[in-house]
Amino acid sequence: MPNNALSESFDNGTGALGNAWNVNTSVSGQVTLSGNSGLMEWASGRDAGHGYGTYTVTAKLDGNQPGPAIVLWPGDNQWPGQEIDMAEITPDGSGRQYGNVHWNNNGSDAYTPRIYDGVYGGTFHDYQMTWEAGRITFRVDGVEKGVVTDHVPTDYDHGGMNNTIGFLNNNPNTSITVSHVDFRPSGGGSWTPPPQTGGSTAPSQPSAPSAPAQQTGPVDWNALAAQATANYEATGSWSSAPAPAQTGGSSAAAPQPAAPSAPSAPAPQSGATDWNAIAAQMTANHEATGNWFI
Ligand SMILES: [Ca+2]
Repeated sequence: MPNNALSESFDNGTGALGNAWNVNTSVSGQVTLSGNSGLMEWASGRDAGHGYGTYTVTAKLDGNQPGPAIVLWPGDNQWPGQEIDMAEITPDGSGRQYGNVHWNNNGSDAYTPRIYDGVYGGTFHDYQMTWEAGRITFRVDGVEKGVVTDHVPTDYDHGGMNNTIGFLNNNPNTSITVSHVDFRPSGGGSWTPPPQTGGSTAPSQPSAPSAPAQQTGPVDWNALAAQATANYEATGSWSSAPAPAQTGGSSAAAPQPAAPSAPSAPAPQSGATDWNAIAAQMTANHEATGNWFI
């Protein structure tokens, strides 16, 4: 599909984000993910989702533990891969948030985090990520919070792969509420911040029609579970994440957030994957190493 603009206000359930699991849509104009839950566009292939451009998500993360995440998932649904996280919570208990760029390093997950100094949960923020050739810029409430120039993926229109927009929560002590999602492809004009809604209904952006949700893709959550399981069977360990890459000038003070997203997606109809066991393993991993990964 082309690199379509998207504006989703969640006035009608999960809207353009078709792959939903355990999402609370009881309040018009927003969605809330708590416990184990996921919501994303269908990752049906390398051209799924979106490419170069500016992504803006108005969301409130609650809690001070890893759990909630704004995740741009690889369009081909293969992980490790070119996952770009627009907001997550650090594992050090500080409640700080960060953005993260993942890539496949010879079959292992690798990533470059950027801490969002001064950004905390409990209130709505405008999280923004601009993806362009060789450069990813993270902003929160219009303020630049970090730039990544190493291992920046190439989008589908330029010979690479797109990413799908998604949200996850995998912790009973955290949640994420999203009130607006906006994507403007590169060259589509300047971006204007959406009004701060605090969760109330925001007026729709005057943009191109939303891309229709695709129903033809693989079952994403099951694929994630299968990958985690395969990794475990191959290595005898749930922990395949290497030490965080320190390339690109990561702050020495940065914590070492692990690959937080892959294991968190529950399988709505999987009979083979025991998500509770995976969650327990993640918790054990965290207690043993201080890192959340699988
Ligand atoms: Ca809304």
